[in-house]
Amino acid sequence: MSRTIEAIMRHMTLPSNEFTNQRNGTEKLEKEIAVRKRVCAEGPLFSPLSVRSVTFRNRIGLSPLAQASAEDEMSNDRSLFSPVQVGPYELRNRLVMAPMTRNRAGRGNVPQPMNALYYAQRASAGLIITEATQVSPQGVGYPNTPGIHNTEQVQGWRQVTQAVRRRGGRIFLQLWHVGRISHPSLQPDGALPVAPSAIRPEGVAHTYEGTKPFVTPRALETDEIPEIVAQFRAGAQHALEAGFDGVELHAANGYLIDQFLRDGTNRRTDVYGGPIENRARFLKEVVEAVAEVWGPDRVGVRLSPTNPFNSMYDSDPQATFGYVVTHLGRQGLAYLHVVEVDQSEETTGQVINFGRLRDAFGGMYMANGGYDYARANASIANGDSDLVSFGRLFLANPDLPERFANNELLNTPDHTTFYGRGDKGYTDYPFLESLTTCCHG
Ligand code: 8OZ
Repeated sequence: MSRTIEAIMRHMTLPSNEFTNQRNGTEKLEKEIAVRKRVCAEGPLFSPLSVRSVTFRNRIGLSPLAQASAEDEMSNDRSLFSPVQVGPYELRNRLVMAPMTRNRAGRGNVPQPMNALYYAQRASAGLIITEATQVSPQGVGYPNTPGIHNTEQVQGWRQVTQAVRRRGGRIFLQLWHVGRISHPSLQPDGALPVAPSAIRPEGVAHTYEGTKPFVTPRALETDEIPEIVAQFRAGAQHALEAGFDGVELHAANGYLIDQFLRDGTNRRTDVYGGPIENRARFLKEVVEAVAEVWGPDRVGVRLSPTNPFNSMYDSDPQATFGYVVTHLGRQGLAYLHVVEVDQSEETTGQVINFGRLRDAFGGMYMANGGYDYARANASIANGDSDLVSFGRLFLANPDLPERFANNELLNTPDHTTFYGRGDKGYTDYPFLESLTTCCHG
C-alpha cells in the first residue's frame, strides 16, 4: 500500500493535529489551507477521486489535506531518476550503490589506485556507500578489507574521494566493527574477538590462512565500551579528513552494533543488555559520537532486522527495530538504510512490516535487497521508499543508471570474482560504450 493511501486511511481515524505533526508539518499545513480554500470554492465533495488504482466514490471522510497529498502523488514524478535532498546534498538520482565487501585493499588495509578507479567508474550513482571499513585493528574480520584508523588509510581513501568527486559523484564511508565475526589470527596480538556476550557464531571465519571455525568471543566489560564508541568517533573524524561527503554506520548483518541490538547475541545484564532500551544504548552512543563529528544530517544508519546472516536472531524484530528506528528518527539523520531480505540460506521465517519501520523513522528511507529497475521505480513512485540501493547490479554495471534509463541489457555479476584479487571482476566490467578507462588520471 502506498504511503499516501496509508496516510489517508490513518487520517480517517486520527484527529488532524496528529496528522499534521508528521514530517514537513508546516509545509503540509500551508498546503491544507490552500486546498481548503480551493475545495470551498469548487465544492467537489461528491466528485470521485482516484489515487493510483483505488477510486474513492466521493471525498467524504477524505480531508482536504489527504486529497492534496493524493493529488500530489498523482502529479509528482517521483522516480529513480528524480533528484532528492539527503541532508545537505541534492542527489541527482535515487540510485545508490550499496556497500559491498570486495577484499581488494592494499597492504596494511590501505585503499589503492585500483579501488579509486572502481568507485569512480560508478560515480553516476546518486550516492555511493563504500564497502564496510574498519574503525580499528580490533574491528577487522576479513582479509584485505580497508580500514580508516591510520594516516596511510586516510591518504588511500583521499584518492578515492577525489576520483569520485572529479566525476561529480557523492560518497559516504561505511564505518564497521565486526565484533565476534573475526578470528584471533586477524586480531592484534592474536587476541580473542570481542562481542556483547560470549556466544560463538556458527560457521567459519575467513582468514589469511583460509577458513577456520569461529571461536567463542570475549564479552566486553562495561567499561571497555566507551573505548569502542571512541573508535567509531575517530573513524568518523578520519573520514572527514579523507574528503567523504558523510558516513554510514554499519549496524546490520550480524556485526558488532547488530550483535548488541538483537537478543540472540546480547545476553548482557548491565546497562547495554536486557530490554531494547539497553540493547540499543551502544548504537545510540555511536550515533551521538559520529554525529558530533559530521552533524546528524550527514550520517546514515544501516539495519537488517530479519537477516540471519552471521548466526543472527531476534525474538521480536518488529518491536526491536521499531524502537531503534523511532529513536533514530528523532536524531535528524541523513537516511535509514534497510536490508529487507535474508542473506542466508537459513531463514528465520520471520516476516516484518518494513513500511511500519519506515513510518516510525519518518525521514529518508533507503530500501535494499533484490530490487530490479521496475520494482525500485515503483517503490519510489508510490512512496514506499525514497532511495534504493543496488549491490550486485552496480558491481557488474558501472553505468547502471544509464542502462536503467535507456532500458539496456545488464552485465551479469561473476560470483567467482566477488571477493579478492585484482581487477578482474572489479574494474573490467564493460560500460555501454566501452568507457572502462574513463576514470584514469
Ligand atoms: C560479505 C562478505 C564479507 C562481509 C556485510 C560486510 O554483509 C559484509 C560482508 C559481506 O555487510
